[in-house]
Amino acid sequence: MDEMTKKQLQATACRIRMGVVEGTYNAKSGHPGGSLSICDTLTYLYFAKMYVDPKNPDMADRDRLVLSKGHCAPALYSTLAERGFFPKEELKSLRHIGALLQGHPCIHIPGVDMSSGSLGQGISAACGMALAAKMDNAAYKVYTILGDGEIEEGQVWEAAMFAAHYQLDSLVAIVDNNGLQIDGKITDVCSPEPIPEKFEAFGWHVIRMDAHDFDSIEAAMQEAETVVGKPVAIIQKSVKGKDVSFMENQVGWHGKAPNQAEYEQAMAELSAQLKELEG
Ligand SMILES: Cc1ncc(C[n+]2csc(CCOP(=O)(O)OP(=O)(O)O)c2C)c(N)n1
Repeated sequence: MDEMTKKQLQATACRIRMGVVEGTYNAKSGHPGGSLSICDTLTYLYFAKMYVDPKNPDMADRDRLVLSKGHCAPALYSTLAERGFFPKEELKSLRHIGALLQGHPCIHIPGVDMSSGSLGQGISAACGMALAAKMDNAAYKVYTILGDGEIEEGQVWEAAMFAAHYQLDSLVAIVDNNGLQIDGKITDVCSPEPIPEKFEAFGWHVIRMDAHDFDSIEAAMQEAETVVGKPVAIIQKSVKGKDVSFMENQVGWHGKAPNQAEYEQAMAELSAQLKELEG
């Protein structure tokens, strides 16, 4: 990837992170940690990969994305707003009664392809979409993003078995391997390791990716395109709370909103990063 494109993507990801902080601060609740770990991946998908049209969010041949770890809705909403599906102003009323953007993704929101939030269910819905693509001989891809804590859910492995059985090669499941879940390290709570080997054993094509390096993201997404006859699992190594210094790798920031001082510090850090990228 050329340096200019990379800088543009980095700047976009930074703006999306600012939207995550803005949304959770104004909501006084929500999940900043796991949202911040997927911003680069969402940036690449929505700005460099997926075939979508903000003016026609329901077009039949669009690529789909199901945020299976639905609690990270602030990242998806911020990405969709940045991409033009709805005004950025909406982020400020995240989780407010009657507002467009509720705490977990809802299919009525422009650009959201599936409601989610009950962990384990999103990947199953994505399997259904990928099966439909196969039956219709349609060319669209179905991306789904799972948490590494989420894959402790049994339903994920039923879906994994199903996807391999039906050779759902339009399905790309991205596992956000930030190492933490709601109240501790995944390896302490109920270890799903070794994650790549488990997907391989279920018959998937497995790719490893650095979630914060756009060259690595591009290489992984390009490899995913070449796979025939198997679903693809991308295991992305990521940092929970990425790019907000006091949130990085801190389990306490799984489901907590920043207070005003924390909001100001987070925004100052991200603004400084953006200025450098745009300078
Ligand atoms: C079926 C179900 N059980 C429990 C929860 C509550 N919950 C929300 S987030 C979470 C932890 C998820 O951890 P992980 O998938 O690693 O998310 P990340 O660290 O990426 O935010 C839990 C248990 C839920 N949303 N759904």
